[in-house]
Amino acid sequence: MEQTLSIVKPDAVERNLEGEIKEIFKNNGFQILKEKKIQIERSEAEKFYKIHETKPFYNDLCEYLSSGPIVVMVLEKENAVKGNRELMGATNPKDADDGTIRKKYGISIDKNSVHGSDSLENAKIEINFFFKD
Ligand code: IDP
Ligand code: MG
Repeated sequence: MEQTLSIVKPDAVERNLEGEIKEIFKNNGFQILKEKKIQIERSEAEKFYKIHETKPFYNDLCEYLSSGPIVVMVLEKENAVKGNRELMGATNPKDADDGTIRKKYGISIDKNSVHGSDSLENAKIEINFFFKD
């Protein structure tokens, strides 16, 4: 069993899509082991997205993730990291396949409704970031 971090981003929480998105995860065999609704500080968003520090969209991205409530979840399933990435769809909702969360709910490349860890190594780091036990 593998674990990955999922975030329902501010655009989706704002549209009350949290419940629907959680249902999609459950219907696709994911167990939600932990979850919490929080709003993070700009400085925490900067730490979380540090990997993108040099990108031109870094400032907007950090501003956005800290702009409103988010739901962070630990998802568990076999091959959870890859499975979640597939279920989320491409970063730009315009390029996302039918049936994916971003295709269904994403508004734009920045307001793309969900985050998912991109590797097992990053999943561990990201889970620890939000759920230090
Ligand atoms: P991912 O979320 O699919 O893993 P990343 O490349 O890790 O995509 O980028 C992190 C987040 O940064 C994306 O989900 C998206 O919200 C935002 N982002 C990525 N590329 C762009 C861009 O070209 N313009 C604006 N925002 C972007
Ligand atoms: Mg990423």
